[in-house]
Amino acid sequence: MTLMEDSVGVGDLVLLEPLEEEPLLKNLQLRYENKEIYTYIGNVLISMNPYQQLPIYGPEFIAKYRDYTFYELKPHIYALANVAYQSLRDRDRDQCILITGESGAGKTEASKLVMSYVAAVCGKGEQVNSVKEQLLQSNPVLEAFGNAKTIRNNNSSRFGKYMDIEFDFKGSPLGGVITNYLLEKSRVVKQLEGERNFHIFYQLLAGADAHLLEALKLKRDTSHYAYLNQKVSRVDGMDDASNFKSVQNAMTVIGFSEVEIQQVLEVTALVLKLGNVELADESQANGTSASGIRDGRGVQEIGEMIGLNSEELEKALCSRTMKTAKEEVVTTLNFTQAQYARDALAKNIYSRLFNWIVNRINESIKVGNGEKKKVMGVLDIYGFEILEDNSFEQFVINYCNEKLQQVFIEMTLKEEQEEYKREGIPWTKVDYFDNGIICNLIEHNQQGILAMLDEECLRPGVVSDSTFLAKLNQVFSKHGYYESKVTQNAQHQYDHTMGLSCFRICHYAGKVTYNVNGFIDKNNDLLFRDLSQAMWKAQHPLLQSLFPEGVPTQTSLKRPPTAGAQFKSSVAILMKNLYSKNPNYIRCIKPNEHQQRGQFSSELVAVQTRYLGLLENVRVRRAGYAYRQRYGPFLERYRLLGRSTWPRWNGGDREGVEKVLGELSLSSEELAFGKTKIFIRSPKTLFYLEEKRRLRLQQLATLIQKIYRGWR
Ligand code: AOV
Ligand code: MG
Repeated sequence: MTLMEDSVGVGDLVLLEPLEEEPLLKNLQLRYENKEIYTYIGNVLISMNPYQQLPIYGPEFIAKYRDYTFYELKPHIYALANVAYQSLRDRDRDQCILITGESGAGKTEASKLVMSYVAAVCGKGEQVNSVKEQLLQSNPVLEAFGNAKTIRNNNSSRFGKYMDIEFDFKGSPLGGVITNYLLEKSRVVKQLEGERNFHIFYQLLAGADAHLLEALKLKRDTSHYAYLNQKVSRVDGMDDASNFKSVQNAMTVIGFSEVEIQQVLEVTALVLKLGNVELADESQANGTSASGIRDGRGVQEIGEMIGLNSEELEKALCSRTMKTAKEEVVTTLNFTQAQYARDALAKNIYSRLFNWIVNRINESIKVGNGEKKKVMGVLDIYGFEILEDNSFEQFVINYCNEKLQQVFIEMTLKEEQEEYKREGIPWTKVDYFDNGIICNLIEHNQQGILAMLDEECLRPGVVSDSTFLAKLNQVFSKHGYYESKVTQNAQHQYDHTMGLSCFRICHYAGKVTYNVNGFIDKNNDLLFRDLSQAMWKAQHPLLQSLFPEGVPTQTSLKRPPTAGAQFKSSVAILMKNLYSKNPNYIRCIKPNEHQQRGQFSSELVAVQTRYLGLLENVRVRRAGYAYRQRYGPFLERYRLLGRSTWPRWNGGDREGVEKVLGELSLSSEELAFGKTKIFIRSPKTLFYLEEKRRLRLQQLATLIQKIYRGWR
């Protein structure tokens, strides 16, 4: 079976004629409708979400793909994983798999397919198998705590994940390291209509046996919990109860002790219970505002579970201690502030728990420093998001996607350029949109949105989201990729839909309007000291360890870096890491907005192919030469077309290729002989070769039949 013979449409867009948007879309559609969800652009893999289980995965397919080279079989994610793994193992090049695409496009599924392929082909033995199991089992745990149903995706990643899988010199896995990026913790206390909280809450309630439920003092019904969206408690096709068992099992495989698992679940339950702590407005008639707990039983129960005096918890929730040089002043929080404090505590507990889980997994899978390792990094982040109301979370998510697009632009072009250089072949440049300017708008050290947000957060005096916005409007009034109600100038059409508290960024993937409400707060990410101290005082080892800053003796009041600054620096580290590796791209595309199988919305796909720059990608790939192949495999495929190379050829590969192509009298314009590869300029030439080969194979088959009949 070969790529050309069996694929519907063209399996590699480099072969597309004419190279325009419409035929490109038609080709993707034709393939999608024939359940061919994978298509190449050279070595880049396009993956369309099928929204159904296709019979193209599993051991049989893995076995097939590991034995063939990239272009010999139909395009497949296994082929990409195979190339990456083999080049890591045999050519000692660290690899990274970069998976991009918008929310629901199939990134997380793709990352799991890559991991399972690599796990299946990389080494054997008891020790190795146990490492593989641990690596694979990290997925269900992280998904339970870090994924949630959103409007766009029933299993949406609400955190970014980068996983380095480390191998020894033979290519057997040793272990790995997971890095996580900013969990969308606002979801813990509030979800949009039609969305859910993180899966684990529902899994726990549905899947815990009666004994565990009793021990955690939880009620099975989700309707008891204020933090769980009452309108959607179940997701079609998702079995929370059985997933809970898988998560428990996965944690055990990874190496969590029973006590640790229990403690993790206790902290999870604690978050649910905090949401049920009802606060009361206890403001006095004389105007002093105050708050209190409406019903003491909830706080009592929490106190018992985490080993904390309930009065202490109540005090921490409803008042705030201010330290001055001379004295401590305790002020009561008003109703709104107390609610804010409770929610802030819940969000903090949950996101710290999530970080703790990632660290705990890393402890189990980490590899000793002494060993020399080869590394394959797999990046699966939250996809680009445009919601009706976009906040700090979307801003950060989209910034991360913007950076990845930048990696794609630089690395595909750079790689292409370098290949020509390496092979000694001249080439022409292709125009493309460089989103560096948008990255800069966000991340510039002084004049970037994140820096200005930090400045506003640290500035003494009255700061608010609106002073922040005013500053942005002033600084970026002329910026081509920034818009707001006040900066709208001749370039930007006046837009009545944008609120006064909004700014808009023209991202590479589309315009997104952000509402600044909450930016300062979310960036500050401060927790009242009373709360962290209370958590630290709790006689619960895990909870206590999550709040190290609560130690009362700790005097340093040094401000931790803001959420934005932390994110920016972790993205910078990630970029550096990615640039040091050989990239393999998976560009995921979402075929429709309804999570439906078989539906192909041309408009939706068109938007994605445009911003993913697929046409440019193909153009770059074809600018010089559409097709290139190492001399050896090329000769193997086409030598049956040459008189002197068939049936036997004893010379070198390059000479053989020169002979075959020479005998076919192809124009020299069409060909370039690099140091290790043959380059072919237009796809037509490749079609021609393929057609010739097909006819020749037919001819040979007839010949063989004749001989065979003659024998009988
Ligand atoms: P995402 O990771 O790109 O979104 P997922 O990988 O979670 O998207 O895919 C969404 C859903 O599409 C999955 O839960 C599957 O039901 C289905 N799906 C995706 N790929 C495949 C496949 N190859 N085969 C079968 N079904 C698939 V987000 O994390 O929201 O950015 O934030
Ligand atoms: Mg995902």
